[in-house]
Amino acid sequence: MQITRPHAIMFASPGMGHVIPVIELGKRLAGSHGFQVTIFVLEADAASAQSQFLNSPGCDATLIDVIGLPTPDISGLVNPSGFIAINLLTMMRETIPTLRSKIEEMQHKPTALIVDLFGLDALRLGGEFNMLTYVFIASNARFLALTMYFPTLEKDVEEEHIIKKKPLPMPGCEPVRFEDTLEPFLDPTDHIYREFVPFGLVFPTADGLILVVWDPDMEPKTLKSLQDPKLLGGIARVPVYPIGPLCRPVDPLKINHPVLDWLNKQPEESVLYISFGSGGSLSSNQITELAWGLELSQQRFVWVVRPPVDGSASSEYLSTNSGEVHDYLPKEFLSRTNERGLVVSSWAPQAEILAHQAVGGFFTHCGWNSILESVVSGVPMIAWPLFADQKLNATLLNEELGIAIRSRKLMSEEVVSRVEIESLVRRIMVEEEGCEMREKVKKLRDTAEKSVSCDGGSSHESLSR
Ligand code: BUP
Repeated sequence: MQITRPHAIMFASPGMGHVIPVIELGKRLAGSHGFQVTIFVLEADAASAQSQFLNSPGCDATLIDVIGLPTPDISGLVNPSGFIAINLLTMMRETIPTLRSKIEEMQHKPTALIVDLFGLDALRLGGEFNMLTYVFIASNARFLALTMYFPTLEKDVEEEHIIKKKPLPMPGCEPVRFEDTLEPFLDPTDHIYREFVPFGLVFPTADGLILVVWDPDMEPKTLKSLQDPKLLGGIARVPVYPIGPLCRPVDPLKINHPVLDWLNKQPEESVLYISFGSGGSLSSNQITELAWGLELSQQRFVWVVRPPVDGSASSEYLSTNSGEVHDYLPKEFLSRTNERGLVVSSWAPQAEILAHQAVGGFFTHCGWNSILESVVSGVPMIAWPLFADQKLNATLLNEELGIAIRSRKLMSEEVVSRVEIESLVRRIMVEEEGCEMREKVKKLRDTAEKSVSCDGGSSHESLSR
């Protein structure tokens, strides 16, 4: 009798923050658990970071099949300059008929369907093709707890939380301040609110939820509450599988890149890496203050600079219109910091940079993948959340894990001054507080390594289940 491997298909939203962890999960299912894995991704143009990543040796997708699906035209359905999450949801929804035909054509019928957060509508294919269904939430337990509990709070939100600004209580979990909640929950009149609130009701219709944290060292209290019938588990009974971290294995000494060449010449743990993600830009005033704060701190840095959101140049800017990075940095900043700093305006090999021994701090927008890359490299953070789930992630780092500092000003969307930035940088890079956080994050890194070990690690066991 021929024994066939179980076949899992995965449906990934476009964008690096989604594709990278889906590929890593697929590699783990294929490599350590003997699955045949087919990953469907929406095609991006050849020059995009996603296409370049999928074709790079670092992606190493030899064990899995990655199939590109045409990206549907959604221009008549959504406002292209609106919420990116609405665009992603719509693209994924419009792709379901194509996904259905691909499954019909498959010789080896899939036994499991794993969809990511924006592909929830595809869960219905599970019933049509007799597949088990899982939602892959490339995030943490706090995100899941809040999303599951929010529909029960919804009627009180306007009165209790928006007006009175009380923290949102969640059974068995730390309460979350309303201003730190998920961005889609902030405005009940917005389209994104109506799309996102039902997520918490859809999750329990799957056979399981996969999270990128590890038990018991990351979020034990929230994970327990999600499974306890007297706490959040009483709202919906659905198995939760913590399988994190999911990070690409990297070796900073094995790739050629000008940033890594520069880092090779810097002392151990002396460099602050600054990046706000591919979707994160600051205002021009904030870029100016950040540049001055870095200069005043006198610390070494690598800064991935994106053009400002407003694009307006203050009097401190150079007046060239070449679109070069120095157009939006203070005059002579580059020459004054030449000895200590490196500014990058393109895609940077972030995971390798964070894993480099010269890096001692990370100024981050708090995307979940970025956070995990920092944790597995033992690097403490300055949390600078901008949108989506980033503020919630920052609360976890700052208040529960104690591995990041955060400016309270960011909560009010005020410009953070150069003096405060100088202080944040010095706190993480030179002061005792930064040393203590570095110790903590290194301990967490060690638990992360153990959890994914094939020799009884909790995340390995969880994925086996
Ligand atoms: Br930017 C950037 N190099 O220059 P998150 C990002 N990345 O390797 P979110 C690079 O993209 P978004 C760069 O290492 C991480 O794996 C980074 O995922 C990599 O951010 C991924 O951190 C970004 O979860 O996406 O918010 O999902 O960066 O698009 O805002």
